[in-house]
Amino acid sequence: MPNLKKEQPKSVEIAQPTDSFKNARRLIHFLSRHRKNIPNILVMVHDFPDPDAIASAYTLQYIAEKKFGIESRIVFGGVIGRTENRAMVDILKIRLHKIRPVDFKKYANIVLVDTQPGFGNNSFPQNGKATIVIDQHEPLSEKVQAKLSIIDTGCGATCVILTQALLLLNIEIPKRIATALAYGILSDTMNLYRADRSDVIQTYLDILHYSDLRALAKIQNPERSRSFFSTLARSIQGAMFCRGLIVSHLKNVVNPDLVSLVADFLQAYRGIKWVFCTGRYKGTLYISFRTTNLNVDAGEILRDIFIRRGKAGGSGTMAGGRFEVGTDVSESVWEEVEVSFVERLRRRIRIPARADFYFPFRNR
Ligand SMILES: [Mn+2]
Repeated sequence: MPNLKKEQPKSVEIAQPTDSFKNARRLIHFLSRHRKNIPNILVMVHDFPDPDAIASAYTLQYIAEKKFGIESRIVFGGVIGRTENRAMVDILKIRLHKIRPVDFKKYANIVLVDTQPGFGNNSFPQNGKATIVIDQHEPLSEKVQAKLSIIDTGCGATCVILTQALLLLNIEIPKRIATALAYGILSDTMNLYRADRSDVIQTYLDILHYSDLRALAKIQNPERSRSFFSTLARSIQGAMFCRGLIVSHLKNVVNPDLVSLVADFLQAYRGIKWVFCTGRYKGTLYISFRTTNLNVDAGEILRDIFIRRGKAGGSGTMAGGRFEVGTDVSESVWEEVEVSFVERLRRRIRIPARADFYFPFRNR
């Protein structure tokens, strides 16, 4: 008899965590133990919240209220940029609020999701004290300042932890919550491409079962505004190419998320190795950097070309940063900043100064 076991095709190695629901259990345990002293929570996401952050906050809000009787308010500091994200919030009726100073008085307990105290991408007060931090990003220091900190850098998306908590609780799973979670997982893992743990994929499949597939498709293919198309046209017309590097300066943008969207879009250009996009928004230059080179760390490279290193972050093939230029500066100052970033990047990735940029998408 042939040995069937041997003949089975070797599949991609997928890590199996020892107890994948451990973090979800820690969260549930904490909430049930402290519910008496926690009347309400302020759930804070990043200033330009992405689907993972929104889904995490939305689910935490549901769990806290439904299971533990804890009322909450979801807040953020910036704008909801991407059309998909706005569609998500509209279609699933998620209530997100701009943060107000009074919130810090009204809510003694702050929960950060998909971000951490000290990260540059949120409006958490500098010497504030967080009650809970739930995140997937590498912490700045070993000890995250919070009564409960749940950091899992291998979970693919922060909302995987919240999905697992929801699945554990045996409470009703509303379609709108499940849909938000399915979309949050998909968008943070590049359609599961970056989900390299079996429990992450299983968690996605479990929650997909409860979600509204039509709503999910609608969120993924939203109607887009004129400004979206004109920004896209501008980014393609202005894109400069040189030895595998594509650079596009969008100048003024209606929201900073357009910068990363364009960077993702240009990355599909055949033969590309590096993408560098910038956009100006309220006195700050927003930067998105991508690479197709799996052997380098995009965050490391972007941090190297920043003067103040703390303003840039990322890992793997994607990175982003922001650089304050000022609200009342001339066009030439903006251009100088943009040019100097590209020059430093060229040196860093060793593209010789004599190699010239050209405009690959302009009619010749
Ligand atoms: Mn995330």
